[in-house]
Amino acid sequence: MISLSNQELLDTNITDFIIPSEKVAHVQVGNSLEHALLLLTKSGYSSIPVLDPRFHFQGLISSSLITDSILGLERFEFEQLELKKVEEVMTTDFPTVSLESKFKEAIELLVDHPFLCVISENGYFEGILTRRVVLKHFQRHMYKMS
Ligand code: 4BW
Ligand code: 4BW
Repeated sequence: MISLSNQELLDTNITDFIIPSEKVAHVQVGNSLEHALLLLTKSGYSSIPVLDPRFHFQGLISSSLITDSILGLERFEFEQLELKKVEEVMTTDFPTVSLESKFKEAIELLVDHPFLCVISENGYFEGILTRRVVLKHFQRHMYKMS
């Protein structure tokens, strides 16, 4: 059974837990795969958002999507890295949340996704909500309850 305080937690707005856009590593449409792979490697993140010049969310690009896209029959075709653009390879099959979303919705989505992109009403990229931040908040709540 869900206690009142757990229900409050589930009804909490996600806004205070968002990593803001200026702190999120990202690439822009038009960037080459080489640029994206460099950024992924240097940042250490396995997947990052793709934005347009007006900071609208377009999709996600990951190291594995990039290496898969340059895999030829017998070898990696590394020369493709500077020719292909991120928008040719990025995935758009990904749920997003809004500034009004609550923890309950976010937790359900974070079971299958390591992070969620937070998008405003006009499609502007606000930042991300990660599993780490949500789990840390749950951990704090658990200790308070015990
Ligand atoms: O550089 C890092 N710093 C810290 N503090 N933790 C890191 C770093 N890189 C990885 N981690 C840890 C985090 O716990 O490994 C987890 C998995 O990383 P990922 O997925 O596979 O690169 C991290 O878990 P998380 O903080 O819950 O983040 C989940 C996913 O969200 C990351 C990455 O794809 C994305 N992400 C997180 N912070 C980001 C970011 N993408 C771009 N910019 C950021 N600042
Ligand atoms: O093939 C996938 N299927 C599904 N359903 N989800 C996937 C798949 N690949 C990635 N994901 C999702 C999961 O949410 O991306 C997250 C990060 O994947 P990762 O790190 O960067 O490859 C996945 O998060 P997770 O399930 O909590 O797994 C965290 C990390 O644990 C993975 C990977 O390093 C390792 N891992 C998980 N299942 C594994 C595995 N390693 C080998 N074999 C497995 N079956």
